[in-house]
Amino acid sequence: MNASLTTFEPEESVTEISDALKRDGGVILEGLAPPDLLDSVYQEVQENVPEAAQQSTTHLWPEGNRTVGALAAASSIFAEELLIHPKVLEIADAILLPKRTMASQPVDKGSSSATEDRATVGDRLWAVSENRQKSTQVVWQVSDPERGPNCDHYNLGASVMLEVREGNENQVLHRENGIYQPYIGYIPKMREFVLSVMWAATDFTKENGATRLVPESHTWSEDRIAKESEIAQAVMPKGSAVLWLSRTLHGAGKSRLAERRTGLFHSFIPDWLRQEENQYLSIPPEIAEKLSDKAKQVIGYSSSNSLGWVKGRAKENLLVAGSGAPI
Ligand SMILES: O=C(O)CCC(=O)C(=O)O
Ligand SMILES: [Fe+2]
Repeated sequence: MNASLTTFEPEESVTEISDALKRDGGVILEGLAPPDLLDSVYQEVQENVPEAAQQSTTHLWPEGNRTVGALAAASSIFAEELLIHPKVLEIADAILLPKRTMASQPVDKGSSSATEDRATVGDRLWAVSENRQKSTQVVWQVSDPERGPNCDHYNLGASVMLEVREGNENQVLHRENGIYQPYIGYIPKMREFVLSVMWAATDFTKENGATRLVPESHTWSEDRIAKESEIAQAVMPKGSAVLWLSRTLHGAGKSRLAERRTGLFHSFIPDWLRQEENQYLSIPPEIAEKLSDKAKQVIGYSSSNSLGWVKGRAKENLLVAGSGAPI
């Protein structure tokens, strides 16, 4: 029998879902958004992105398929309803363990005073030590990887429409950590640093190229090759989402059908990691300023005390003036 992933109702508790995600490396959330919302996003993308710009000729997405990047610029409905979907943010909070949780916390507009913008010495991560000669030095303290914080906040890594068309072959199985890990190497008890989300903008079926994922492969050694029987497929109706971890083997499926399989992909990464897709060029300020504060924050228009700040800008919303001057 082929492997399978656990499918949850959206009402299921975040603890149950995130525990399964950590255990299996992937989960399906069935019917997380209304199917017609997905149609509206697709329509917006089609209206805003010329067909020629949707063509793809890359190794992972060969000719015939379609890809569109910068989804939050191509569709404001995507940015407001899917990218910052409260349930997805709650799960991302549980997996990426930010200091500032993103799901519950409203974007804080009140933290733009000069003192608040300065890194707070003495919080859980930094302390000032003094020697006998009264020399002082900042010393960092490692946080607990299981409990965090593992980042200040998290951001969008990339947002892409991934459309399988007739003739697509099984995409090579890969891990999303591959763009970072070769430069880091393996660290025991490494903290999770990429959470991927794929929204089904059409039904995902075995025949039309539903994402293939290998349960538990996030615990495997790098060189173990998955057998066919170990591969599950994210079969799910339009409006569902499949989530997976940075070390979970996965790839788009093959299709011999004339119908399209449209997925809307986005990833979340800690604020201390370079975003895969350059969000400041993909979703420039003139587009971002029309979005909600939460969407702006996730896209990257906010900073922590130490990373991403711009002098004279409010760190919670870098598009407005403030007194942000951490240094
Ligand atoms: O489209 C899919 O089902 C997965 C695509 C994917 O993993 C990728 O392009 O990196
Ligand atoms: Fe991938």
